[in-house]
Amino acid sequence: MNLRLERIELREIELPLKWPFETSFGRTTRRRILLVKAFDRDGACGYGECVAGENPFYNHETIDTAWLMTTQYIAPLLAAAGVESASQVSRALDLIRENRMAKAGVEAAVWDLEAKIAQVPLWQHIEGTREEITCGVSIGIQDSTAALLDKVSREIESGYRRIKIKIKPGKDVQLVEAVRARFPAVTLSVDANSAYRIETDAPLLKRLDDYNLLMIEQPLAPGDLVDHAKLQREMQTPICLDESIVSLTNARHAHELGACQIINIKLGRVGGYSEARAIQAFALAHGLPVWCGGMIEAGIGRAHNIALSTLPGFTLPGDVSASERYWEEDIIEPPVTVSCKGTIKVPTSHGIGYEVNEARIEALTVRRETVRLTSSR
Ligand code: OSB
Ligand code: MG
Repeated sequence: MNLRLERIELREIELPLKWPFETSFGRTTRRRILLVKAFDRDGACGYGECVAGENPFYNHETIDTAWLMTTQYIAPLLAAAGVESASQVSRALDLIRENRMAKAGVEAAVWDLEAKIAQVPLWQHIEGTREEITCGVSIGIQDSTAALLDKVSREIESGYRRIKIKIKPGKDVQLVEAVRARFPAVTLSVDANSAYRIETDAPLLKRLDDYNLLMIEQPLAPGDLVDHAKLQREMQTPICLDESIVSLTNARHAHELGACQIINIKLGRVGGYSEARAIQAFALAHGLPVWCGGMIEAGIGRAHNIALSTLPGFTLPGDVSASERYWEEDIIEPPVTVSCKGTIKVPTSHGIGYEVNEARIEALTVRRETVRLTSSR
């Protein structure tokens, strides 16, 4: 593939959530989303969505740091490297430490562009093997147990294959107990988003072993692989790592230490498709199931998550759910829909496989910037 990148266009859109989404680190009511559009010299284009949040609470990045990184460092490095294929983007950006969500947003746009030029669906272009993916939902912290039970009940009725509930200190074992009592057979997991500390919370976390959970996701701090390993030795429930896994190297470290039995892969968190594919290949070779996490994406990010979920190691239902769970109206057409069996049919048209609603994006845009990628060569 001989790509000739010409420019990238950045836009910030503001999209109100239908309902607030609350995790252990805070409550979101509207998303500020950075969209990236990559153009080649013939005018073809591809789309990416940067998943950095409004605040540096999930990780260190925010939409504002990602914007700055993209315009000041990522675009100039891409231009200087004279990148000729999507698979070269990640290495071209190696000089920039961290800032993986910013890199992934741009890399995703280049992958979509490349698939569109090659006239193949993106999921085939990345060597995905699945025509349908299985879906779970992530349910935020609710104001009451009754409200939580109500949400869980509706998601099960919709057909979702796995329910994950967010927990935090003071809102954990009793919630799990209530959900399990009402839905004894549901495939259930919990996500703590790093809210616990092994020194004080190990006894409480071990009580979760009584509820037949599929996994506990990221109980401890992102850097605490050693403590996760210690906790895993004391718990039956498989630990799944999210925040902790930002590269193939620390996926390997986590596995060697016994810090997790499952990995949640997010394109943004690991810096894009190249690293995500390397992690899924490693996990597959070492018997670790993986699944695709979500970051409350709008349609472009959701479409990329669907493509990623078609790779071989993605054997557990992911957090890739219908557009209508979060948005009154998505920015793609058709919106992402989930069948009554809790599956998404992978789209068959070229690139991400969904039409992007440019008019809606224009109406939602609060900031824009174009960076040329040709000047320095
Ligand atoms: O930990 O998976 C997480 C949302 C924002 C930040 C972190 C997480 C989440 C979710 C949402 O759980 C999953 C989704 O997009 O549906
Ligand atoms: Mg998580």
